[in-house]
Amino acid sequence: AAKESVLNVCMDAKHHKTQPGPEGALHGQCVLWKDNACCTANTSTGAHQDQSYLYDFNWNHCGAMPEKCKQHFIQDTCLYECSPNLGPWIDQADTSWRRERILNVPLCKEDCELWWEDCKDAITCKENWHKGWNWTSGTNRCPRGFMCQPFKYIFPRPADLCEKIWSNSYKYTTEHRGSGRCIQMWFDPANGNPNVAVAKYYAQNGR
Ligand code: FOL
Repeated sequence: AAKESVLNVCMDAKHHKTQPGPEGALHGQCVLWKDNACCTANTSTGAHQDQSYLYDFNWNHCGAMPEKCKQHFIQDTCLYECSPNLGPWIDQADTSWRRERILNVPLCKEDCELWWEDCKDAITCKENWHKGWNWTSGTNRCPRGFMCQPFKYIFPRPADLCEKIWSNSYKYTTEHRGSGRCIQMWFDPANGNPNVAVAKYYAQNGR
């Protein structure tokens, strides 16, 4: 039972609670985490909004993002804001908007590949969505010289999308959902949260 300190914790970031706990009314796709969450109900609502107060971030910076693609970005936001099982991958960030971040979370192959498949024809102008936007209008716009192009040109392979978009928050893996060796963005809460066991495994065996 080594490194129990990284189990059931919230990162010290912009909207996270200090401790995980039950939340009665998480919104929409974030409901999977209601038994134990690092997000509040308000944050879970923000996760579903096109340009929410969370980061003032606009998913539609190159035109409307298709719904089937947006679902994955909502799910990514829910996992990022709500999961209490990312402790083994918490790292210092020390930027203006968060003290801690996640680094190299092993994402299940299916979660990454379905995200890429549903977004390959969506349009963006940047590979790293954390940095380098033009914020003069109050929301992120494409900086000068960055052309709007389909995801499949900016991110040729699924791993490029999952790893690069949020500065290596995720690591692409060939591990499958249900293996206990990778983190799932999507799961059926009827069977409990599969990421609990994954965090436990990596806390003991190293990331
Ligand atoms: N999802 C995952 N999986 N990992 C994350 O780290 C993550 N982060 C966000 C949303 N979902 C995530 C937060 N997104 C800026 C841009 C995006 C953002 C938060 C903040 C932003 O203000 N960028 C500025 C630089 C700010 C700075 O680094 O000081 C910019 O230059 O565009």
